[in-house]
Amino acid sequence: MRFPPPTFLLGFTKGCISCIQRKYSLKPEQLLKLPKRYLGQPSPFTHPQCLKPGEVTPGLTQTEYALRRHKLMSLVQKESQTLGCGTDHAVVILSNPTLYMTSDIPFPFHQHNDFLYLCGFLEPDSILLLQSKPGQILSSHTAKLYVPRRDPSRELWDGPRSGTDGTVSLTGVDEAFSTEEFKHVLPGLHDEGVTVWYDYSRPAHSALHSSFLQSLVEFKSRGKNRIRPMRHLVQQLRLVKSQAEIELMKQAGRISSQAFIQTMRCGKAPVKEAFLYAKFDFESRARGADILAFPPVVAGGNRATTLHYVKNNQIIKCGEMVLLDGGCEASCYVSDITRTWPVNGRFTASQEALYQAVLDVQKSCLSLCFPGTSLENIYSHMLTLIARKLKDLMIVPRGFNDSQLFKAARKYCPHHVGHYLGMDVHDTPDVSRSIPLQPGMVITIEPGIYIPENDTEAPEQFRGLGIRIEDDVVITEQCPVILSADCPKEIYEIQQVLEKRN
Ligand SMILES: [Mn+2]
Repeated sequence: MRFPPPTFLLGFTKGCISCIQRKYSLKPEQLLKLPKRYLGQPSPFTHPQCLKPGEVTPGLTQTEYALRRHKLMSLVQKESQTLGCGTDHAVVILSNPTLYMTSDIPFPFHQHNDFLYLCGFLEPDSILLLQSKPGQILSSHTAKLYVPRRDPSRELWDGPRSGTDGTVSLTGVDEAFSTEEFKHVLPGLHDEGVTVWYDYSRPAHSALHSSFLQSLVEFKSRGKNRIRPMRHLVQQLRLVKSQAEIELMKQAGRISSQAFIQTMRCGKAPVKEAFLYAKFDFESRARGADILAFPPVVAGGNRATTLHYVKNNQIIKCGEMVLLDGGCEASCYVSDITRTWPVNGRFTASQEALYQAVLDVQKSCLSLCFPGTSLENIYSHMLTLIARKLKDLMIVPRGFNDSQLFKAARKYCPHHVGHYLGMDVHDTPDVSRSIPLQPGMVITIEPGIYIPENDTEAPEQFRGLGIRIEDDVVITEQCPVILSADCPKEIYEIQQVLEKRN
């Protein structure tokens, strides 16, 4: 049976023969009936408050996931033509395993994001297999999931599993089997004519790798048609967000921004860093976040000059500033925001001068966030501006030449201007920062100036100050969209928020 492409996909079908001629895998009007029971993850039946019919994870439909797989197979075809490795392809992607904190106490499970991106399945110990259909048009393929089998004795402890029937109806893949059954496809994958795409250098699941894939990797390495890595292809797709993804990122940005406001309001000096950490975590999760996206930096005073300070175990004194770099994960997408504010609500003259300098640099960098430029270009711009500010504030001698200024800018801001953002905080890390930005990419812009208290070269009034301001930005054809716009950063806004505190 043939399904016409849904009208909302027409944008994608333009110029792509395989999209127009697709015969299966995109079945929006053919939703299978969900089992009327709990699955291994929320379903539209058990969690109608989070998921609409047809959605696999909140905001993302079976069609969107199928389209991602389809695009991946198109990239596989394209790369295989360059490499000259035939038309028969199998893509293997492993889920994460459950990690244990101690003995048999598990950490909250987090899915591997490449696996999650391609199927939305949230159980551990699973495998996604995409196989091209030989002799068919370009990227025709089947999608199969190998998932933990239903097991009452394990489900008593860990909760319900989706099972094969629940997996197919929830995710919309073509077929599902139990994980053990993956062994039956292995002989076919050994075939010299089949190109296997699998990230063997850093397997996500070492037990699944050694039971099923290690021998395949070794076998293939002896033949002509070696196993091909595919992480870079998935990252290429993840780099540019769809409208549905951008909506989810807006939500993560909104939640984190509100959590920042509440955290700024709650602390009267002296206040424990741990207290602000707990408040930020609470306000994020109370507003719908699933988890914090990374251990936040909550650094009072001089500790803000330690870039990855995550101990968060000191007391912030009256008159000090606090730097909070935090963000939540909501419905699989994250935010990453930094704000620095005087914990008592009043900037001293030197705090204000340095803060305003960083803010000016940050806003100038934001004004460059248009298609065509690159993170690398914005970074150079940031260094030039920081150098100028260091000179203006007389943090470096007036007589410094350009190369001395450049060195000083690197010393006082040792990190990059930003990174890509998405399902991971440092999203698509293998993608170069030199490539031109294009609509749908999401980046952070986060200049900072850090002057350690023991830096005797800097004027005394600035020593012990570390300031960073970080926003999340969607690149569009028009104006960049600031996902963290609700989070105050102007001096008067911060003062207003802190005046209204409990
Ligand atoms: Mn960041």
